[in-house]
Amino acid sequence: METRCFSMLKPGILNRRLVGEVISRLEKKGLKLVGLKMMNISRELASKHYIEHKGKPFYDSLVDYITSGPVVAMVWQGDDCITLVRKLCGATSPAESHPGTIRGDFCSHTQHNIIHASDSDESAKREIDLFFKEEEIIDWEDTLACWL
Ligand code: FUP
Repeated sequence: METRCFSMLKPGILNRRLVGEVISRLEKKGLKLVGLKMMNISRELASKHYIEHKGKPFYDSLVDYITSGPVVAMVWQGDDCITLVRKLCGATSPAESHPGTIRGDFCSHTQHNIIHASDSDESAKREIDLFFKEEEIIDWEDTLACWL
């Protein structure tokens, strides 16, 4: 079944010129990009996005980091989209993310693990609503979907 996943390239990824590389990995998997924008996140938006982590020891530095520079916010769509995006991202901690995954290849500290991806349908819906207006999502016709 087709689902949507909110994903976000975190601060530093523009500086490291990795935006194209990471988007390319998700595209090559066969996922469909239906929303894309570069933005600066306010502390208010960051606190809504990371509400489940409020009160944890790393919360303040997480909000400091995610608001420290531009991010690239995305909505991906496809069969089992959330599972596939999270597989491509790899584990939260770089010590556990395997080489070949985005985090496994491009990051060395959990705090700067370069990409966010929703972990359930519910969080995807909540996060997409937080970051995108309905008209900013374009569910274009994929005439080559039969080959995926
Ligand atoms: P994930 O779903 O893999 O993005 O991981 P979490 O939702 O558990 O964590 C969200 C973010 O908090 C991570 F991307 C990095 C940060 N974090 C830490 O800095 N330290 C931790 O121990 C756990 C998470």
